[in-house]
This record gives sequence, C-alpha cells and structure tokens, in this order.
Amino acid sequence: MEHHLHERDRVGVQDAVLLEDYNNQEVFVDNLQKRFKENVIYTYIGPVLISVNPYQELKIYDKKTIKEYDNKNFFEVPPHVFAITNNAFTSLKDENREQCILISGESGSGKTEASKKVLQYIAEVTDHKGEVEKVKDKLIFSNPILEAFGNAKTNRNDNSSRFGKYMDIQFNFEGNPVGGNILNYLLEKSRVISQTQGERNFHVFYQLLAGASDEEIGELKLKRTIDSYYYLSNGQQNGTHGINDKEDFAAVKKALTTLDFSSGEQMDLFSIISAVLQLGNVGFTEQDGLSVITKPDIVEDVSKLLNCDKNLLKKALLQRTIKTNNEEVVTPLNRELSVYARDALAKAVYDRVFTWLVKKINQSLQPNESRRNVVMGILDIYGFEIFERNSFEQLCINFCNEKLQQLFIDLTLKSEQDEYEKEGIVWQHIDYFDNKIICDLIEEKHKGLIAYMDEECLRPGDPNDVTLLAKLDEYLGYHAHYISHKKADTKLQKIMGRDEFRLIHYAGAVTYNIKSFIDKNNDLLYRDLKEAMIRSKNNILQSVFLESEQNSKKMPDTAITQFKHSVNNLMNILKDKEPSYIRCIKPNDSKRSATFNFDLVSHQVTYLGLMENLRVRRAGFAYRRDFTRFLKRYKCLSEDTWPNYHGSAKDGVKLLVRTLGYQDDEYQMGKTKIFIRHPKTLFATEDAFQFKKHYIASIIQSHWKGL
Ligand code: AOV
Ligand code: MG
Repeated sequence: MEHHLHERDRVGVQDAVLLEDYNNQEVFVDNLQKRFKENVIYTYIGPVLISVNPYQELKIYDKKTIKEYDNKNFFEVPPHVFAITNNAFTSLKDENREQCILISGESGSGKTEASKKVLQYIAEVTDHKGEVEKVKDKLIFSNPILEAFGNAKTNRNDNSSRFGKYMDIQFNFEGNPVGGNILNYLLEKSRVISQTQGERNFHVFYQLLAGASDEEIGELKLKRTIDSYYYLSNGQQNGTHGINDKEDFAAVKKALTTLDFSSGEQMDLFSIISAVLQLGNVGFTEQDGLSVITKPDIVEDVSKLLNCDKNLLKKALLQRTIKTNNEEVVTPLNRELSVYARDALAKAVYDRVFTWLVKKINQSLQPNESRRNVVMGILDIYGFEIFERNSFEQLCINFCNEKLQQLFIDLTLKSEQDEYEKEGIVWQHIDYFDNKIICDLIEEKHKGLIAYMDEECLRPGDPNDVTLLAKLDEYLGYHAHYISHKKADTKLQKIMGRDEFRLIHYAGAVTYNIKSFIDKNNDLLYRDLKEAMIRSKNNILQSVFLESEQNSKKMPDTAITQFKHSVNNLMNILKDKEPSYIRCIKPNDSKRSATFNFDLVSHQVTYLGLMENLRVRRAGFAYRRDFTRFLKRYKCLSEDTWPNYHGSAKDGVKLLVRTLGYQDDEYQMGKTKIFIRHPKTLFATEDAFQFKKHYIASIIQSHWKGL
C-alpha cells in the first residue's frame, strides 16, 4: 500500500486536475507521456479514466493487483481500470444503483481490452461458488465467440471489433453475477465478401481452415489453403503476427460448449460458415445476356452444407421473382446481378447467423432467479474510424461515436454543472464544444443526412449513388459541417473526388465515398434466395430467415434508419444509469510499444474534449464526498470527532476540517456533501489518515511484543 502511495506522485501526476497549468494542453499531454514512458498507462481527470494503449503485456492485471483494488476508496489507490470498476461495483452493491461503463476512443485505442479487464475484475472479486462461477465463465467465454465471428484485422487494429456490443451483467442482492444479456449493433457484413488491401475477413474463416480436424475439413468440403477462396483472396493472404488461428479455433469450440451450444448446433454453425466461404467461389458467365453458373458442383456443395434444395438454390442465383398484388413476375438475371445476388446471400446469411449467435448466448446467460437484478452495463463499440477510403459502414460507426460523445457531454459536463446547482454551490460556468450540431446534421427528422438518404433510396424511378450525392450536396451544402466537392476549396478539391462528400466530425474531417450507399442502405435480398433459405433443413438458417420474414410484413426500415433507432435506444438505456468513463487513447499508428507520438495523442485529447473536461473539473471542485462517508473515514484525525462524537455528520465534518486546517477557498459545504476544490487537499488528508493508521497499528504491535 505504501508503495502505491508514493508511486502516485512518482511519475507526473495521477490526476490531471493536479496540474498547475491546467489550461495548457502541452502540459497535459506531457504528463501522459511521462507516465507512459514509465509504463504507467492510467491517469484521471477526476472520476474519468484515461488509458493509453501500451501495446505490450504489462504485469498490472494479476490477482495480486486486483486484491489491492478490492474494496478500496477510489483515491486511496493509483488510477486503474480496476479502480473504476471497483467504484462502480461498490455503488451498485451499496446503493443499489444501476451502472454503466462507457468505453470510448478511436479504433485500436484499447476499448475491447479494457472491457475484458472490467469483466475480469468482477469475476475475481465476487463469489467463487458453483452457480456463480458458472455464470462468470459464460460471461467471459462469450468473448472469444463474438470476437471470432465479429472481429477482424483492419489496418488500424489486428483485432478490430466490427460490431457494437453492449453487455449487461446482472447481479443479485448479494452482489454476485447471476446472468447477463448482450445487445449487438450493426455488423460490418460487407467484410464477408471483400476486404481492403492488408485487412482480413472475420477471424472465424481463418480459424476454421487452420483449426478444424482433417475429418471436419472433409465433412465441410473445405481446403485448408486460404487462397482457395475468393472471399479471402483480396485482403491479406499470409498469417498475421500475433494471431494464432489454430489455437483460437480450439478456444472458440470450448467456449461454444461452455455456452450450451450442442454439438449438432456447432456442426450446423460451421457448415454455414463453410458454405458462405464457398459461395464466393461460385462463378457466372453470360450467354445471350443471361447468367450461367460456371461451377455447378460448387453450388451443389454449398446446398449440401446449407441443407437446402440444390435446384432451388441454382434457380435463385439466376432469376428474380417479384410479386405484385396477385401477380408473379420472373426475370432472369444477367451475370452482374447474379454476382450481386450471390454476395447478398453470403452477407445476409453471415449477418443473421451472427445475430442468432448472440441470441443463443443470451439464452445461456439467462439468470435462474426471476427476481429483479441490478445491472452493470459495459459498452464496447467500434471506435471512430478514418480510413483512406470511407464508406457507408464508416458513416454508421462515426455517427454512433458522435452520439456517444454527446452522451459524455450530457453526463459529465452538463451533469457536473447541475450538481453544483442542486447542492447550492457557487461556481463559474464553463463553455464547451457541443457536438449536437453534427448529430443533428446526420439524424434530424426530415432534413438530416439519414432522412435524405432514405428519401432517395425509396424514391420510385432510378435512384442511384450519383443522384443521392447530388441530393445531399443540394440540401446539406449550407451546413458548416458538410463539405461538398463544389464547396471545397481548391486544395481540398485536389484530394476529394467528385463522388465524395466530407463531414466535419467532432473527431476530425472524414471524406466518404458515395459508392454503394444506396445498395447498402436498401440491403436487398431477392425473394427467391430468402425462400430457398427458409426451406433449408439447417435449423439455424431456417429459423433466422423465417423470423425476419415474419418481422417484415410491412416495408422494412432502411439499414441506416434501423441503426439510428437502435443507437437511440441504446442512449436511452445508458441515460438512466450511473456512468463511469474510460477514455482510450492510441499512442501511435504503428501498433508499437513504447512509442508515444505527441501530436497524435494531442489530437485525440482535443477531440475527446479532455481539456474542457479538465477545466470544468478545475473550475469547480475536484472531489466531493458525502458528509457521512467523509466523517466515518477521517474522524480519527481530530480530537473533536474522535473517539467520541454524537452530533450530525455535517457538523462533524465542519469540526474535522477546522482541525485539518482547510482554508475557506479550498472547500464548500453543500447540502449533503463536502466539495473540495483541489485533490491535493484530499490527498493530504488521506496521507495523514494512512500515517495515523500505521502509527496506531505499530503501537499496538509493539504493545503486544512487549507482553
Ligand atoms: P479497440 O477495441 O479500441 O479498437 P483493442 O482493445 O482491440 O482496441 O486494442 C487493440 C490492441 O492493442 C489489442 O489487441 C492489444 O494488442 C493492444 N492493447 C490494448 N489495450 C491493451 C492493454 N491494456 N494492455 C496490453 N495491450 C493492449 V476497434 O475494436 O478497432 O475500435 O473497432
Ligand atoms: Mg474493439
């Protein structure tokens, strides 16, 4: 313990509010850098944790470290994701308040890793009895499954989350996990059919090829070589440093078993994955304008794997049936449309199977007790992304990050100001950049980007990407955060294509390429293919396609509108909970350890709004404790309050701080809490307390020795 108390001041400052020159961003980043150089990756701004990705295994997550954080006061111990988790957990247990841990930061900054540490901590400090242990295993093992199917190597991150994830851990009244529930958001399914140079498809495909037994490979009609598959051929071919697909596959299978997937279900699942992979190898040529399948034997393999009728599948790849009122019109497809249909099928199957996986996992995580449980939610979404080329998926991902930033502003900056008002504390208001203007640009009813996009998608006639871009340019060109090619200055015009538009996001400007926006937003799967899938005898396939058929009696929402609804739902879930924030920062762009790029970090500090966060914190009071807790802990430091005191907590605190010599400008008494301006004051008190504690302990010890 003593070691930690000294460590707190050894490298820079552990809480940025301690910086003298708190208006100076350079000083702020310099402090992060100093600590990073000493492998101290965590720093606070008040209650907000900043985490700088170390890109190396640090020995700070072992059981011993967890013990040091278990049941400790937040400010007694150095900054850590365990401290944040413990703080939230204590509030959940002691005050029965629902929690959420919000993890944000750009791609590769360490969100997913942080979310796993949160879970690890909870698993370690709660009961290790049979039933509880089983639930915790399931919660932990859900990770390798969802990462296998939902993560992939991108140029930003070797294990990039390509879906958003919100996981609730449900606790019973004893504070033990009894169940969980996962919500998943928009999987980047376009990755199934193609990847950017240097990137990979979802991990599971490689895991299957590397890890399946020879027998399984035979049964699934697979070849082990990656370059046998068209859907794997346009990304990275050779192995990825640091990823062991074979071992990972074994882990996934074990995890599936832990989460109650029967061996039959596992076989069905991997048959589908194998079928998707081989679907990509189905080729087409054209005769007299009509599409012809070039390798019918592959279609036959695929239909065996999907357990569906091979003729039905072949037909569905070559023609399209449109039902109008009581008429059926069958149109044959040309080669291009056949390829489109094939790819649409691969994406739809994969996407729905992913959702099925989450549903199955949730069934297994259902608590046995039907009593109301208190939950702690953990949010780990895809981080803000700027690639060379950005498409529909990046727009969705970045929109989601805008909304999260908006929530951060709401919950930290606004709520901070609200609390002062509630407690009757005098203070000075601080301005900050509110990104609501960008959220509105994207989602506002009737006149936001999403509204115009849907309007164009659903318009009769021939809506296409060109007409869509023209519409966006026309109606949004006025907006300060929307830059059309025409509006761009000459310098920008040189790097911006005529088929692009640019949004000034809170985290930076992103140029989006309009290609495929209409297709991706319409997300069309021909009826013939749907029907072939519904008639499949593979239980998983049949259920997921039947289900979506039942849901889509009316005109289904477009992809981006569905996403907007689910993101707004998520915001409502989060709003009602007590938030804890982890802001992840990426120290360099090359995934290297011990490399701190000052400018890159500065940029993130700017857009995450950390300086504003700090200013609000400093203008106000860095620490607040309710009177009872403050008095209980420190009463031994004054003869007025120890060993005997019988007055109210508020009066006790008044007496106590007089003995401690707090100056008038250092603190204010609210209605229920004491507000301390500078953490130094509190730290001094804490140190005095620790000293006294050890002093008393040593007296007792020498007393015993003397006996
Ligand atoms: P992300 O979740 O924020 O990106 P990850 O959590 O996947 O990023 O982190 C990326 C990589 O950085 C990991 O695979 C680790 O190699 C390394 N890393 C991150 N945090 C730590 C840590 N605390 N200790 C050691 N290594 C770490 V994305 O999902 O792309 O937005 O969509
Ligand atoms: Mg991630």
